[in-house]
Amino acid sequence: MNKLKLGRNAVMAIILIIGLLIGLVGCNAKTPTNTTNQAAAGTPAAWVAPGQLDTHYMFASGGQSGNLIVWGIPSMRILRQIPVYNVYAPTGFGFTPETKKMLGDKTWGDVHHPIASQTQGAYDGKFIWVNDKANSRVAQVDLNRFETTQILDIPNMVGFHCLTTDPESKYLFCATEFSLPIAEGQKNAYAPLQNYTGEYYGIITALKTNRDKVQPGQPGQVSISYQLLAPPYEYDISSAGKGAADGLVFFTNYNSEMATSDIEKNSTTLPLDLTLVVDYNAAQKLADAGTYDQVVNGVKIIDPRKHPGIAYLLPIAKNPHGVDVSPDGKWIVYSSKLDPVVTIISTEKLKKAIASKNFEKTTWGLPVLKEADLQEAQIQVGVGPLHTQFDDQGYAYTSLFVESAVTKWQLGSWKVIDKQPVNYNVGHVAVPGGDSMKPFGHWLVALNKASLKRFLPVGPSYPVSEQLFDISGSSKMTLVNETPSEREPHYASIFPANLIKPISVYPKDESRPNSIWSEDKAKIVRNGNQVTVYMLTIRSHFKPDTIEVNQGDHVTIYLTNIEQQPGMTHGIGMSGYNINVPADPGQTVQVDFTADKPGTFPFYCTNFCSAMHEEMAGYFLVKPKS
Ligand code: K7E
Ligand code: CUA
Ligand code: CA
Repeated sequence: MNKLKLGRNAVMAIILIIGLLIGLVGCNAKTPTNTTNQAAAGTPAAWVAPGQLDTHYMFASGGQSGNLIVWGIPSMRILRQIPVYNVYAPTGFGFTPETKKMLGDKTWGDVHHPIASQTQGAYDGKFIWVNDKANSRVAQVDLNRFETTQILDIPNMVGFHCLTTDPESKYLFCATEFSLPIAEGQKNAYAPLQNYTGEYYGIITALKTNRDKVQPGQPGQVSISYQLLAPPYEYDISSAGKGAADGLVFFTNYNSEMATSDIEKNSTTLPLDLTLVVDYNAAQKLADAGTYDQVVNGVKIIDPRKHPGIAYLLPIAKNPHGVDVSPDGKWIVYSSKLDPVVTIISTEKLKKAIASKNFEKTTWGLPVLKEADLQEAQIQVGVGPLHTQFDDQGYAYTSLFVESAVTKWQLGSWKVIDKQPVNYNVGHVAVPGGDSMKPFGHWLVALNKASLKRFLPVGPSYPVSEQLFDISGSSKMTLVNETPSEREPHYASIFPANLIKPISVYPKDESRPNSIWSEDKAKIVRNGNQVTVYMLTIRSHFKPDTIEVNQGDHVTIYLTNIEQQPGMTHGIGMSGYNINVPADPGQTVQVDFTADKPGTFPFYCTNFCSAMHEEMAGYFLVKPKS
């Protein structure tokens, strides 16, 4: 969406003209303010009394914070930040050896799309996968522990935007937003831009989740299955098919023009962009049979031009952004950023056209489908449509970035039912289960890129905002709550609360490597210059609480919190060595460092655990070399 924001004025100009011609643009498009006719925020429908629990969890993209943010719905109370791509002191993420290794040398990520794991097309509450647009990574978040358990770097891609999964979550699919040359041993290979059409590629990556091999809390096992070459367009959003569309995955792109400069202008010259449809079963079959065309940076790459039956191009109106598949898979909904429409493609017609090889022509060696044959409807939803979600009553909800509104429309009749303003510049909308075969409906959250005059000012930029609508009625959507959030929000997955079953303590497990569960087992073991400390903690002390080493020793501390009372977290914090690792009840955590600085380093419990919390401290002493 960054491109769209940068070019907002130009885009606005084009769109206002289109909008005025068709009479769609009301005053909302030009000057949304806090004087819109929205209901007062925090209405009784959203009231969750102190001590009462929310009915839903929302896991929202934390944008450039690199976090996944967990909210209670409808209260909009933030329950937890789950760090994914950034150091986060409150949970010790980036301070332990495993999490340091996961983060590598990167200090940020750009989280766009949390994708909920599904079984038989329904959210199963086990995992969330999220992309990092900035550094081409995908991460697995374990919903049993609310923690990141894997970060996987994807070769041959720089900047990937979309992420989607099939109804059994066996696979994840993503595509480069920025096409580029690929070369062995390189991440950012060089080729002159004049050679763009010949030497640059779009890359589609298919990942296997291997989720059946993962026990809760164990590292994720996501692996790369294969990559597909694609025309050097700029791939935006993807959605895997389900139901009638099972086995297909859809990718939009906004730059079939293949502009490499002045993209804001040059990517808008075609009335239709060539989106991609991939038959992933056909591609997977090739990969499984060991058929591929090259291996680059350890990844098998298939060139679909050499293997008919894998990839097709589907022309869609202007610079499409979101593509969303209806719960039954019968309809594929494309949102055209620069046309005030969503285009509905019939899966039945699409499958027929593919089977009968009813193609218009070939572009970049791939067959191009005839859009007019496949189109079921085109709905005038409003200006700047981006994303669509579905509920359990046969309605769809499309966000309108430019118009700052959400349009509700009906599947089948293709009638617009309602439109409500949001504040301001909505990106995604999220409905519980709204991208699955089993939507739960009731709530819709508009994830807005800004908020004008809705909150106390906080400097020259506005807070972004999340606005909650009650969509349980059959016609009107009602704004019931809102909250500022972390810049910048993209997608979110919302679950009925009973689908999420996190542990409340790590069960006592004496067989766990390096854990100790009684004070007589606490010890400091020296092996050459490796000092290993087996430490436990319980209200209100560490054992041992004095550690003395020699300058230059390598120190490993295994700290086990032997508490079994939920919520009773202790943590070890030590300045001078940048150590900050909490241990939840029953958890064993590891701290690893070289004691290269001599001196006296008090350490302390970082969580206010009892009246004797401050007494919960110790000394780490490093004897100088000389
Ligand atoms: Cu923000 Cu899904 Cu990256 Cu649209 S994308 S808003
Ligand atoms: Cu343990 Cu404070
Ligand atoms: Ca275009």
